[in-house]
Amino acid sequence: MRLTRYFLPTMKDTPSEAQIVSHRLMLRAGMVRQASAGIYSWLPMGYKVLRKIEQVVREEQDRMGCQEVLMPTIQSADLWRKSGRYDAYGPEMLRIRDRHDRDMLYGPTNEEQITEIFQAEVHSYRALPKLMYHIQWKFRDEVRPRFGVMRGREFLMKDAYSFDLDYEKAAESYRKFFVCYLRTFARLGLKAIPMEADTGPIGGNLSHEFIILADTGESAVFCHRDFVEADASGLKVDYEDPQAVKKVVDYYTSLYARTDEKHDASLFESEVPEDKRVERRGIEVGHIFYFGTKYSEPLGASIATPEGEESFVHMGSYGIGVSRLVGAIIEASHDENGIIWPESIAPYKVGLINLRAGDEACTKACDEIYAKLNEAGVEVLYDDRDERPGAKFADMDLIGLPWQLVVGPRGLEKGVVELKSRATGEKEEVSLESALSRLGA
Ligand code: 5CA
Repeated sequence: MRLTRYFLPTMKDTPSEAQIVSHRLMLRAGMVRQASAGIYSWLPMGYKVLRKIEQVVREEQDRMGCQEVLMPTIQSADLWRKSGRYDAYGPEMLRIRDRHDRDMLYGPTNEEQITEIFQAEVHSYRALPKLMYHIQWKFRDEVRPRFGVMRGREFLMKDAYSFDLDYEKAAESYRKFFVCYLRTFARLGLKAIPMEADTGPIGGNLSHEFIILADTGESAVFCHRDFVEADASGLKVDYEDPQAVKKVVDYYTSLYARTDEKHDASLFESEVPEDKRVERRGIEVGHIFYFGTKYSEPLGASIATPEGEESFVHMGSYGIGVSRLVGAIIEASHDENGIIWPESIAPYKVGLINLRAGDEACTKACDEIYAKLNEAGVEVLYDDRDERPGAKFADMDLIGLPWQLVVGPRGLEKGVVELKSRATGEKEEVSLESALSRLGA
């Protein structure tokens, strides 16, 4: 993509409405614009990142055997009356009436809907387990939407649901999601700490939040150092082997981890040796729940057991805040100059900077590099604007692409270009050929 054609409205100044760094950077880097309180439009750069995160989440769900569906955003109030949550959800739920005076709502989550789909079709334990997810916009009328996409009213969530015969089987499904989450967040370049959590309005009695570490995070995290040092990026587990999955979960749940509201200093001190105690800051990006028959009973989702009896299915639900992750990743990965995207979700891999757009040799070299990178399928954003070098460097650092390839008249005379890593700031003068091959072209 050429910057002269791209819609990338960057800003030099810090927008006054943004209180946290990710919100400031997302506005400054032209990723989103607010439509109304807690509701955002995603501009090309922001939407590209959102879709990449979504794709990593999707691939990891597929890998564990969870099947993608797509349920609607608008749901019927009657469905929620059956579970008792239509009244219980309170003012956070956006309620709508259609032209026939029927009560509808914009879904804040989908337990009722998926349970209804399941109960109409599945009647035997032989069909179990069933694992399904969708990636869909949600609406929660938060009292105080803030921090940009991190606490929006409209937000994109991956929500998955499991259906099993009994508690033992449901726990096996729960553990698969637990491991899947470790892998997902590691692929996104994040350190995620699973910690025991309250279940809130979702209900149930087994729940973990996944908190990613970021110095600017909302909550304090007290945990065993091994959490921080564990690297889940190479985690390979056979999801079909419940014992192997359980081993990973047992290891992570054996270590102490709490957020500030639940921090018990005495426990921390007795369970974690002094030299292993660490205090960090973090952001909740995922939440998993087991809630037994809380929805299957009122919605009549029962199946025939191997003994020929009728039994309500045991369920769990598993959320990841996909749009929140965009902000959370920036909180975890930025510096004073801007965003530093992990390669797995960077909007473009390379930013190509033409230092002198008016110079024939520079422009010719840049056009060639641009064509070669595109041909090789390497995603490149080409700054072909007629701007000062300083402004180009500042914008490139702000938008945080992993690699910058700088082409200037003096280098070209020597046959070299400059390759800069955004993460380390390291610059190298290399030949054109070697720059291209290093970038995968
Ligand atoms: N039904 C369950 C799991 S599928 C559920 O709704 N869980 S949740 O309430 O914990 O939300 C799941 C994830 O969505 C959270 O971990 C968080 O990352 C994200 N999320 C929740 N509320 C918001 C919000 N207002 N803005 C952005 N992301 C949010």
